[in-house]
Amino acid sequence: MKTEKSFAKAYLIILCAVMLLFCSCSAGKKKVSAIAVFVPGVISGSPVYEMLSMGVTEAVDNYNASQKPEDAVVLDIIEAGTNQAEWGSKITALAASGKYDLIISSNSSLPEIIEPLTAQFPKQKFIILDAYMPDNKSIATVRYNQREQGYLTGYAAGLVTVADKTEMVFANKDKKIALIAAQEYPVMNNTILPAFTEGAKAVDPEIEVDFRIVGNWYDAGKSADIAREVYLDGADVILPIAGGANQGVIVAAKAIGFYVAWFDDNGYEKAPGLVISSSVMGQKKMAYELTEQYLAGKTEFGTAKTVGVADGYVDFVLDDPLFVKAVPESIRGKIENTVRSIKNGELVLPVID
Ligand code: RBF
Repeated sequence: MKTEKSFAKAYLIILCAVMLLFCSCSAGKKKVSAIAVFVPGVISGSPVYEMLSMGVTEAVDNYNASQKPEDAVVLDIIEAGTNQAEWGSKITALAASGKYDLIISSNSSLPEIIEPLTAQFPKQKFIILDAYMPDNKSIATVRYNQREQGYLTGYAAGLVTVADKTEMVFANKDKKIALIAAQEYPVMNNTILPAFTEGAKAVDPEIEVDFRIVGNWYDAGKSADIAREVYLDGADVILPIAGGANQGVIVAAKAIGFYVAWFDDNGYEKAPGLVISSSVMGQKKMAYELTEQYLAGKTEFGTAKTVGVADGYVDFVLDDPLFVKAVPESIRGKIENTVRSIKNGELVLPVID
């Protein structure tokens, strides 16, 4: 009788242990069936969204290549369009559909929109790049150090605007550069514009920055008009951060002859000889890595990270032959030294919230 009881007890204990083991294994790596990329805008012409969709697509394709067909992850890329008033209802509909294990996106304004959804749809997970929100267990965010990115852009633009005509043929006498942004937003006003100015003033404190707004992320006609205006006001280097409207600044630069500083991805071939800088973010690499980590069940939700030059996610493209041809060694060398001093910690430029 006693042995029977202890047998039953032992059996129960083993059963529980096996169940526990099984549960903890499957909790570590839950089966993923579908991922949505939510694009707050349109992909075409927007470097940040082009890199996001490419990175996620490559990671999912790579994962699916090693899966049985029935275990393949479905990837849907959804463009929410340029009407920002619709983004909230569109991402709510995605979460409410329950179709996607993960919604992945990129935009500093999204965490605020998503935060209330995480209480309403607690199973829905979000990874948001180029954004910062700590302490929400449903959201993982990573942003780039855009003080470093803006500083390097301003430093290069500053060196070009003070250059002699013999070195940079379109440089004029005015110490003036410009930033044409699609709209004002906290990261623009508090980080990118101040850092662009800081970098330029590190070259020469007399350099002025003309800051203009297009009013949307698509009107290339309007951005071209603004570029002509700031050029006539004396700016000889213009940084566009306006998505599809960046193209207007490129067209104007080719037509009237001024320099362009490029942001986010490598832009030298947009106007060879006129694009004098490309301060890039490793958004494609980051999108790839975060998707890969998620598929491996390793995402740290509830975290907010900042990555920069020293981590390899913010950089200045120095080795493109078009850059080497457009900008003389006297200027390139100074930019290279500044990138190096950020990388090795001599020049410290933290993001100030
Ligand atoms: N960048 C783009 O390239 N295309 C866009 O359509 C776009 N829309 C944005 C909308 C909002 C509300 C905010 C805050 C930013 C947007 N950005 C867009 C800018 C992008 O997130 C990033 O700040 C810049 O590309 C500089 O790295």
